[in-house]
Amino acid sequence: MDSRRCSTSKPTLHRLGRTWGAAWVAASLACTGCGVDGLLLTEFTRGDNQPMPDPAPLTLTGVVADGAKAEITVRGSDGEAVAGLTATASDQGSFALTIDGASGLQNRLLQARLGRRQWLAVIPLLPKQPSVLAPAQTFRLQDLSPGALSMDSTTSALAVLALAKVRAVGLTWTGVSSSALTETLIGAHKQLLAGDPALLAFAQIVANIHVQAETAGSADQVPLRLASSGSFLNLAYLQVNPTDLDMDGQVDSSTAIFDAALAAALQSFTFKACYEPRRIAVVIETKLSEGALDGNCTPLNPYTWTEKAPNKQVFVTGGIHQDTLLCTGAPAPNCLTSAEVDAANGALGGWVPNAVPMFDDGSHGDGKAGDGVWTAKFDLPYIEAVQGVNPVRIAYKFTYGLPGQGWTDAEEFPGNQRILELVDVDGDHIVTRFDFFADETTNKDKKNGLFASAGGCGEMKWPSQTTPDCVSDTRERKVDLDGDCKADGFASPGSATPLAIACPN
Ligand SMILES: [Ca+2]
Ligand SMILES: [Ca+2]
Ligand SMILES: [Ca+2]
Ligand SMILES: [Ca+2]
Repeated sequence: MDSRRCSTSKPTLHRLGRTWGAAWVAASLACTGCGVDGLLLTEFTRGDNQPMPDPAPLTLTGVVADGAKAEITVRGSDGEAVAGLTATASDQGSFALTIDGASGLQNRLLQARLGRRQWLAVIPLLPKQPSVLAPAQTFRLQDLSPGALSMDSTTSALAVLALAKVRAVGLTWTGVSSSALTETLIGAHKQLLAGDPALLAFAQIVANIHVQAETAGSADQVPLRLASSGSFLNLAYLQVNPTDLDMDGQVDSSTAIFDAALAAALQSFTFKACYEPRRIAVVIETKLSEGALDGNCTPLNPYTWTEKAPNKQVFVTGGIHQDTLLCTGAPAPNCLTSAEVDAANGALGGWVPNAVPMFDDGSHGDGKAGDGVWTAKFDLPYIEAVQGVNPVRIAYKFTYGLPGQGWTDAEEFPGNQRILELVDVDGDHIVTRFDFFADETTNKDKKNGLFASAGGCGEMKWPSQTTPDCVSDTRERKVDLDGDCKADGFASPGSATPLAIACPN
């Protein structure tokens, strides 16, 4: 075979742009004697030698009002800039930002900055390229971000309102769907245009800050603060850039006026999201950690039943618990069909050990790479627990082993299982359950080690079946985040998002 004629080297996508797909297929077909199927297989699937081609880039265009030469960056809700995504606005304030077609943008903030003057706009979603063959595409900011005909003090106010609203309803920015974010922005913008006094008052304060911001001077302090806690107005900024927030003639040195106006404005619009009525996102997390404290506040050895080894990893397996009501006739709201049970058992691993991997690399819903917290996320059937109706119940167990290994030297404890009711206790539309690996004092159904003084009864029963003396630790619950044996807050669902759907009109 003529290796040159049949070369599988590919031209770069950027060079050939939208003609690449056709050019490559034509070149492949012209390569006689190689076998087209084999070639395409080699090219598209053999990751070791020939990586998949990059999809064509995406371009985001927009205008910054009075923002000649403004510096454009893309940021997360924590304010951190997304590397590589920068542009400089023209003398007319227009900009074009090139974005990786493989990732697009989701739940991001666009920031423009000139000296200390700052503009923000929310980008709920700039969809990634559907395939490596899709042509390059351009999106206008105004088509992606409600109210963002140009980036101005109004889009900045809307961005802060959206960030604050997500925080106020107890969700995280990365945990909300982009459609919910879009709906929320549309709602807030509509109310603003309708002249809602609280929204107008807040937007006015943001406008006041904007016009008083120095367009020259130190660039490291901008007024609006992107962070998961604290004021959205940067106190340090007020110190370097004296500002009269409410235009009463007095310079304001605290964030109080801004914070109060924001809190009032949040009452004027709702967080718009609807969720799958019959399914729910479930995040199961476990920390494999020597010296962690169990439910009795006693140091826990995760390696009691399984030996530590450098190449082992954490898995989960389980299925629908037999205490879940199954539909015997027609499907009904209070029972699961056999198809739903089969699908859920398949997703959960069906009690095959070391087959469903958990992740500690920041992917697949895992919140943070390498922190010892292993995460698996599922999309499971959901039954709303109302009077007389029980929720879906699952059972599961963690293993620590090699892929495909059996139970021996892998399961966190022999015999028994962990049980969980799929109930969203904290209202974020995700069921999140966190337990330390091999902690036998939590939701283990039999031979539970929780001390009687802590409500342990040796057996773990569902809330509807337990007695007042025996705790039922079988739902999402607050966990001890700082190791003092007192529960502090609900475990983070990592990067998993609720199963949001477009709201019916
Ligand atoms: Ca003032
Ligand atoms: Ca992790
Ligand atoms: Ca929850
Ligand atoms: Ca604590």
